[in-house]
Amino acid sequence: MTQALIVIDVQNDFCPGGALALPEGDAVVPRINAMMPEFDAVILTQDWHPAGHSSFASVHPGKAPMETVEMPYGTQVLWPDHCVQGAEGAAFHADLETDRADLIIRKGFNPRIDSYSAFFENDRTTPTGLEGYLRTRGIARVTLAGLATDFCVNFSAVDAARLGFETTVALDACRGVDLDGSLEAALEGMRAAGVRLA
Ligand code: VGL
Ligand code: ZN
Repeated sequence: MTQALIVIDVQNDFCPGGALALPEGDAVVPRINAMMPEFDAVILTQDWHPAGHSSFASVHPGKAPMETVEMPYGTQVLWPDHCVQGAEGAAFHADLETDRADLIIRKGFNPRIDSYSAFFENDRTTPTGLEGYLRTRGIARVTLAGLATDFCVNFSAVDAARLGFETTVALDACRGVDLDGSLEAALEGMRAAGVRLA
């Protein structure tokens, strides 16, 4: 069975020193590099927002990062400005072995909709194209790793399982935000969706 490693958002802004730094975010890099040779395909995702993206607290008067707003597609957490297209914060961590990637898929480029999942924007219906790529390459089994466990890894894994891919999350190669218990809720949600947590 053809297996892919999907590496979620291992970018400078999610690592220590970045705009939306996760504790030990950079600790995933050597683990992910070591996993790459075990897979038939390696796919990287990149959070890729235009300046002034609607998920940035800075564009919502009176709102602070980590507060929420109601968007047409549901509740949206507001973040510090991060992963702005072309900025150093949006670049992959320098030690990530990006040369091994068959595909780099960018998401979050629509100014009005955030995209946590590698498969669909946060309206849960607009596709990124990743599903078609995997299917046309005959990939039936996916393993996910990267940042952040409770947001982009979680949404991507639940969508992968929902689409019928045999889905594993390599938890020791992920790090989370853990906003108000979001990490525990994400683990529960992934288990319920049939995602294997390894
Ligand atoms: C992410 C918050 C905002 C992630 C991306 O990669 O998990 N989290 N944008
Ligand atoms: Zn983002």
